[in-house]
Amino acid sequence: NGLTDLVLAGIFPITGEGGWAGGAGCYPAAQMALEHVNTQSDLLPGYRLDLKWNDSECEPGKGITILYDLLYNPPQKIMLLGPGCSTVTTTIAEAAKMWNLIVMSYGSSSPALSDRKRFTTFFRTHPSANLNNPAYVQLFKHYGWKKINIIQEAEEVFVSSVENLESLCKQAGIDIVTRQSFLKDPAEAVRNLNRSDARIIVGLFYETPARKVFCEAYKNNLYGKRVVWLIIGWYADNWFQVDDKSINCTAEHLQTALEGHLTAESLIKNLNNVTTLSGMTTNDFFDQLRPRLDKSPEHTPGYVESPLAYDAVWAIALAFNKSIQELAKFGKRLEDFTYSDEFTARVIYESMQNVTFEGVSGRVSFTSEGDRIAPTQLEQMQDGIYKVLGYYDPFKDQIDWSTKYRDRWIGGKPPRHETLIIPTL
Ligand code: ABU
Repeated sequence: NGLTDLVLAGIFPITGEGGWAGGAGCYPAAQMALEHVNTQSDLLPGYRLDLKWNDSECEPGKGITILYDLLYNPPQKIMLLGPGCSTVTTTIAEAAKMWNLIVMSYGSSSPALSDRKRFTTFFRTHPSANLNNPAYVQLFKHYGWKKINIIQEAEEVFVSSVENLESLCKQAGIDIVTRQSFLKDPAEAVRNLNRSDARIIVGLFYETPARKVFCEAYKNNLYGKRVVWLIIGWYADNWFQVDDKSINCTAEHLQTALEGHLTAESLIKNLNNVTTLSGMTTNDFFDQLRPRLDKSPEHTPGYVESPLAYDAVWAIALAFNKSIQELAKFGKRLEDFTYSDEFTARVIYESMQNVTFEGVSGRVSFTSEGDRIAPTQLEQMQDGIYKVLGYYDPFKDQIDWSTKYRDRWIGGKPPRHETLIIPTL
């Protein structure tokens, strides 16, 4: 076809036991973006954007192995698309500078990744989890919750987020009463929360551990009218109905324990339904993506994040477009990049830093740390269905409450934080 291939190395978590298997939604979106980018005759004229990829299984060790395979087997890769899981990304993005490789992740939420000294060539379309913390604090203030308890999986992605939440709580005069963490089995951590009579509980963990946590919450009776859980909102909508042999609770048990819980996640779709750079609205995007999925959206991890994968490919195409022009000024060509070519890597980096466009995930542009800014969506589970209660606006530092759905509580009113019992004399 006379076109020169610009090949990306791709890492997607397709399986991901214990982590996030978001490649199920994100890979088809990235593939669709490649097709769309390649039909734009004026974006990369004379070139074709291509992707060679593999499954990281959301495991750092597996991630490094497939990265080596991708990098050391021809064709030459120009940039890395992914990884999706923060646990894999922290390992790979730290090493990427050794190959002068610019990294664009569509699925990593870890606040630790905002460290430019450690992750020198890293960009992401996925907002940092720290963006959700001011939203949590506004929720605490709204409900008058001044004593908070935390349970977290012992992974840097969650630990770094909790550190930021703690400091925001301190500034707001909110006490963190208990902080429990677990590696694989949350049973003891949940029992400890129960012993401390925890009422307002923030939970940070991946989806599989989440089923374990709520199975334990069910068994320990740590739910109902006196308890509220606040957890991550980016799991697939039916995550608690997955047939999970690692727990001895039914989906009904989990749903019982989950009734009324709140979730927070960055808003990663263009709400205004504007026509984006691709010519599609966000609704058009989802309409085109759905037939490409193996399962229904509710059962597809990464469906929520799929606009981020789609926009990540467009961001790369725009950065390449700019890089080709810049390199031409020095008599260089993008397709001649090798892993020892610091100059071309710097040109791609600068081009990416300046990328800005209207994407299906919202306005795409990157801070000097390679991050995005996005509002936070707040939802509540009501009868097993997530209802959007409102959006936290980071610029106004306030929650814009929905007029469609209202919060609903088992006892008719929100739980209270634990009260200090003064013994009678
Ligand atoms: N929204 C998916 C985030 C996954 C991760 O940070 O590992």
